[in-house]
Amino acid sequence: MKLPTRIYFFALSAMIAAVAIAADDDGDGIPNDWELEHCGTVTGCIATAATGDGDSYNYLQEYILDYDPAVAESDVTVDQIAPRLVEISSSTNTRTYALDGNETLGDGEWAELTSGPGSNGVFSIEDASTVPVQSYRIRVIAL
Ligand SMILES: [Ca+2]
Ligand SMILES: [Ca+2]
Repeated sequence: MKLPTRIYFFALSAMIAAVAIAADDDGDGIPNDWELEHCGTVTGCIATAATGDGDSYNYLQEYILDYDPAVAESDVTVDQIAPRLVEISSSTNTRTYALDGNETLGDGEWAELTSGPGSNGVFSIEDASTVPVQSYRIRVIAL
């Protein structure tokens, strides 16, 4: 059996930084209007708290992924389906996802290779760069 020339692993990073959001009185990254809708007041959601809906996401992650904190969504998964082609499950079409690459197995610096919108389900994103990559990760970059 021929061994692969590259080793890939995948991770989801739902945390984002430096994305401007609407009014956020408590500065937790969740806009006031979303907190009011889901937690009753504009500062009512605890960003890192479990939402109690049975999925694995806290309030901040539910907001970033555009999920419902009262509905158990499937976990986002990231899989390589072909060389330099990555498939993301459980995406939402209101979010833009970046594909980052790393020349190491995750300890080196990440570089954004490409990005694209989600699709309310499974979508794929192609790495058309020539950067040597051993690791990929996905981030939500636009809300
Ligand atoms: Ca907030
Ligand atoms: Ca949920």
